[in-house]
Amino acid sequence: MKILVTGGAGFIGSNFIHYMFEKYSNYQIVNLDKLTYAGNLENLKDVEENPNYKFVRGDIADPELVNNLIEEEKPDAIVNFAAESHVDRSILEPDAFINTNVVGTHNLLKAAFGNGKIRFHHVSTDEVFGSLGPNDPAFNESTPYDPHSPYSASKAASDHLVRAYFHTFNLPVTISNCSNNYGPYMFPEKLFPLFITNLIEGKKVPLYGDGRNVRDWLHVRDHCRAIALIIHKGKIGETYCVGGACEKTNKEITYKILELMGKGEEMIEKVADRLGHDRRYAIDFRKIKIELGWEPETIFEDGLKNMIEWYKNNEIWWRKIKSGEYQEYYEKNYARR
Ligand code: NAD
Ligand code: TDX
Repeated sequence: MKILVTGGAGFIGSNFIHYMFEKYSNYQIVNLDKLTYAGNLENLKDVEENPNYKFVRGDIADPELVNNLIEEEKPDAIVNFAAESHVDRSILEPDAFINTNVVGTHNLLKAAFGNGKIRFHHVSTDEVFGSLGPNDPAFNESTPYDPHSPYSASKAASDHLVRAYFHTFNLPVTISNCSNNYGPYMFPEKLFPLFITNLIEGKKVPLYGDGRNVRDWLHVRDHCRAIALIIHKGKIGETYCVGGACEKTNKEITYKILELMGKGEEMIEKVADRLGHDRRYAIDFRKIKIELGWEPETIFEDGLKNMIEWYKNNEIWWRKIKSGEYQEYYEKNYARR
């Protein structure tokens, strides 16, 4: 199989490329990535020399580039990870979210349709479903959409476009809506890696509001396994909810990280809450379990311990990001297409 992965230099996309080469070493992967602040080719150093791997620097919001690349490469499938993904940034500067998440996804859909109805998998989020109360049932595939942030609204719009291309044009699509991922190569602006790297640096960790917002944590490798299954065996036109069976408050996460890193609660800095902060996300993943036999395998404490070890062993990786050095390198070495 030849797969066009978009956003493969980001957190989940790079984990997915590693996972696919490990499991399907004869597959070809073309990685189209704009290398925004979140894209980092150091995540893919191990596969750079692999003859089955190709990197193209480019923007999914550029329709001509997207169409030419798909026409040239003729992939069997497209897996769309490319997105602006950080909720806090969407509150400060929403425009890029509309451009990449909505316009970019639409360009990919148009090109997939125009080049022989290429199989299209769209990676989305549980945030499109809104926010749950403490006793509400978890989100599932028929939960109505109710996005609250510019990020989740843009992802919801992209999901609707993907569904529209299935219903109107018969494009063979699938969508996965997953919960919060954690694991290696996670950009240190998000809760887990920000807190872990701050503590290594001797800095405090900024906990928003009362710290009682709940997220469901899914190890990135479990997520990649789910996507691979959906691409191979998922039913066309369907959505799959993917969760970690691991609901925790941010306070619980913070105390667990402090404990595993041998730090005390004096390292917590209570800061103002995120605007419009969703209270709780939870995922009912029975459909993918029954239809495709998937369920999360990583035990949370093991996954978190491994993640902390990874950040301790890869200080150069995240220090270059925190200092901004990683981006100077691309500007010198990678021309945009
Ligand atoms: P990320 O921010 O780490 O990576 C995004 C990647 O997309 C980067 O490599 C970036 O350079 C690239 N990109 C951004 N704009 C682009 C454009 N216009 N053209 C081409 N490439 C572009 O994101 P992530 O956390 O790896 O998330 C990947 C996908 O999974 C996203 O679609 C996100 O909405 C979804 N998702 C993420 C999580 C999570 O917990 N991180 C949970 C649910 C869903
Ligand atoms: O410094 C912080 N302090 C804090 O208390 C940060 C960065 C976050 N938080 C809180 C906000 C959230 O309740 O921690 C929780 C997790 O925050 P993020 O890591 O920013 O993730 P979240 O907003 O839940 O969104 C993530 O999961 C769903 C991804 O960034 C999205 O791309 C994905 O769709």
